Amino acid sequence: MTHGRPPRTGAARGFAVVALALALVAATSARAHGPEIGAPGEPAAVDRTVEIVMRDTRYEPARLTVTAGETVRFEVVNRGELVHEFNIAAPAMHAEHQAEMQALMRDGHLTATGLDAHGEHDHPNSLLLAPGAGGELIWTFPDHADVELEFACNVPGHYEAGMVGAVHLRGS
Ligand SMILES: [Cu+2]
Repeated sequence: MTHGRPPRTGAARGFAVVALALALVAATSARAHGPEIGAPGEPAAVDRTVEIVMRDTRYEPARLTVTAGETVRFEVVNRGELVHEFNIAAPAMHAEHQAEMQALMRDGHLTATGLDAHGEHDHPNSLLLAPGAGGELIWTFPDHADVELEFACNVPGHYEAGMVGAVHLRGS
């Protein structure tokens, strides 16, 4: 009885390896959908300024390349006739935010051209701009490149109309 393993040890070890692999998958997807999309940046830390023009219903430029860890000052202007948003997030977060925006519109706080004083839209990763308005957003991107990010407008119908652009995160 001092040598030879019970027959189930190998299977148990295999199960442990699978469990570890699943834990890693869970950690990776939590990162993609969790807070690791970056964070609001400090003005003193800005590496670069990028101008974004919003039109009905697209962005210029339509995609961005950013170095991991970079702090970017986005100067955003709405040249369209509709209200638009510039929001940096993972795709699943945009989907959630679209539901919030739909509720604002259903309650009458958000219209095609603006947000009223009672409509709450306070998100550090987003600018919501009326026609003709401009704004600034400073964002520090994650220090790794393994997250999928998009900049998008979650005003109802706009994302579906193509108002979304990919953020290509380059390893630093
Ligand atoms: Cu829009």
